[in-house]
Amino acid sequence: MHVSIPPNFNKKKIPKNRVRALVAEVVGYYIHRLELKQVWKLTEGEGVGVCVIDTGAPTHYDSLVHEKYSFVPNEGADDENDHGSHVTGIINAQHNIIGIKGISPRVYMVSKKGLDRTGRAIQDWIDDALKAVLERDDIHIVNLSIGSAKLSQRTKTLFRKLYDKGIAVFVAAGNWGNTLSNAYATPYTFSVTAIDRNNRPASFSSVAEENDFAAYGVDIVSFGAGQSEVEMDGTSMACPVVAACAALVQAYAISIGQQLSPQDLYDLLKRTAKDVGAEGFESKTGWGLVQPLHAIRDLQAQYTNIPVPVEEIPSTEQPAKEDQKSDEDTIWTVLIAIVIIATLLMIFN
Ligand SMILES: [Ca+2]
Ligand SMILES: [Ca+2]
Repeated sequence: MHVSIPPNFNKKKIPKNRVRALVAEVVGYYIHRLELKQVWKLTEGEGVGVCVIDTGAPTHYDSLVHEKYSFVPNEGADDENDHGSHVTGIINAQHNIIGIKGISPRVYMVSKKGLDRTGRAIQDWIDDALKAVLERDDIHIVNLSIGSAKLSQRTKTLFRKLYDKGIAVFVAAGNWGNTLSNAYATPYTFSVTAIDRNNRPASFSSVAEENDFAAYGVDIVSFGAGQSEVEMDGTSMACPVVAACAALVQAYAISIGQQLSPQDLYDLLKRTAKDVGAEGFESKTGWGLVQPLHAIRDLQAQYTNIPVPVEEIPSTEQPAKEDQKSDEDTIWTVLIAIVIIATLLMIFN
């Protein structure tokens, strides 16, 4: 049985502007839309293990991968495709002044290569990676931005075992629109669909009754292979957005002694999702857009004495004045630092 990264994903451009990457981080619009700056005051994902099973680990200077392993014969653990780097960077690109800004930068990142450099796999490689996750106690979240028209009973059983063990598996819904759904969307995995920056369902996102959640999957900038950055569209990108948001919610839950089972995590994300597309649950976008801040506020209301109001996410994108300002501040800080260093060098020479 053959598996691949969901086909038809759109790789748009590779910004070559190194100067921008050196003096300011790319902050994706979804960082603002998901209110992540408020979430990061509470957690950046520490204490949660995330495993990405994809085309391999990024080697980008802004990435942090704690462990990497290849299940693909005759290929090392590093990514040569772009896809695995992109997915991993969305989750935990580091918070600094370079590269991009990840959603959950402090998770423990485990990269397992299960797809080869062309983005294809045989099911055994994916199953081996899933079995390796099953043997561990420190992985809470698995990201599978991969797809197949069929799924073996053996893989379904592995999903059931992971779920029973407390490991939440997020899968991309697929990029086949109305024509085909991803067999990886099962009762024991959480299937993620894509919306654009204005919360409109992406036309390419696969329609299926098994779909659970939606997240931003259009115009997403992250790492490519090596030291490049790439902009991509696809449910492959929406999937790590949700997986990383789930990691933040789980990290907060663990920090207050309330680790969530996959079912509890699902119920919480569902209860606090923002309805998008047609009213209520629908097979195009599931229960809607995940809202990690709302999920964390829900936990606070249940388990702590911290009453905090929550602002609505606007239905269309607002200009992020505050963040443009902070980017400008960063540039000025770097420029001032360069001037000071140059002056000191002149003095001491
Ligand atoms: Ca960064
Ligand atoms: Ca809806």
